[in-house]
Amino acid sequence: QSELRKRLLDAFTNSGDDFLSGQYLADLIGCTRTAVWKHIEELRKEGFELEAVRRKGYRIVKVPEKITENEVRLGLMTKRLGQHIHYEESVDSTQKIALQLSLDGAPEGTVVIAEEQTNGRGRMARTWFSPKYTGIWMSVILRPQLLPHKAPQLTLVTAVAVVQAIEELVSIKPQIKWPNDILIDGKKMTGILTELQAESDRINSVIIGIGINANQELEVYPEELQSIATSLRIETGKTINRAELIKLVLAKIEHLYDVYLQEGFYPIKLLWESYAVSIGKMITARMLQGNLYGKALGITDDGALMMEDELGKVHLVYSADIEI
Ligand code: BT5
Repeated sequence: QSELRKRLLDAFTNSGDDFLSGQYLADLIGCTRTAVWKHIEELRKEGFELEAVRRKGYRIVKVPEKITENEVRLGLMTKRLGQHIHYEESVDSTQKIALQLSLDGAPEGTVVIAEEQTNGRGRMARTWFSPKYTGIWMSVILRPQLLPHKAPQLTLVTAVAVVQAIEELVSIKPQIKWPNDILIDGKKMTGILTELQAESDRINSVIIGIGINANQELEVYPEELQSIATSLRIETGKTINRAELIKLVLAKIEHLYDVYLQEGFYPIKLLWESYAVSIGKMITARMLQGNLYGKALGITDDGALMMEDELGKVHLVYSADIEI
């Protein structure tokens, strides 16, 4: 599949501004014209703009914008985060690459960015849909001197940072759904995955995976995601400069991470609660042990979700999926 796509792109590269007919392309890559048309549609989903003219064929008028390392470096306002960037065109998961780098001793702040993930991961072995050239799929290696049980707080630090970056870039105010979803109008725009390498009393590294739907159109999502997912482009009607957003996110994470290391979780908790969607609402927490229905009261100083059940008993939730 990708081999055919490559040959198709090579043909367009060589033809410059000239049109290539469907039949020519079909002969070239050895498939039917319908198959060519399907490949062209796939290219469009990846952000290529193709002009199609009857009797002439196709030509590429605009190629998708790629994130380049230099673009991210230029104007980067951080001291540690993003000082080392591993840029990849296609990976199975940036988390996996970051884990290997961290085991090899990569310094704190090392970032892995990919244009596409073929096996992007969510929590609990779920998958994260990560199509090419349109999203921000990145993992950040942190090495905080903290006790391992504090690591989940970094998910909340990151969520606040991403919300602030988006607010600043596109002037919309996303909301956070505990613990790791960032929503716009109830639809998921960003997911965060925090993975920990630790010994019993010290953290070796925390790998924070961030997936931001930036420039996807609704049609590219698989059907099961179309009603629950959204992107910044869908919400704002504008194409997002992904390199700019990456820089802003890294700057916000670095700032809040420093606040967190110096002052503890409390200032983060206040910010987090100001963006939270569920506080004060009746929610269902789906957990391995079963479901809990109750009112979301807020989060504890540890970052756990406090819920009051119908009998007035308060429960602390450390790991769950929330339905509002
Ligand atoms: C998450 O998991 O939300 C964490 C996602 C983290 C993704 C980043 S991308 C960079 C790094 N490398 C990785 O491999 N992962 C991280 P969870 O809360 O389990 O949500 C997963 C669920 O979200 C799926 O089961 C789908 O229902 C939904 N989903 C999948 N892809 C989506 C997308 N692109 N946009 C919105 N929702 C999506």
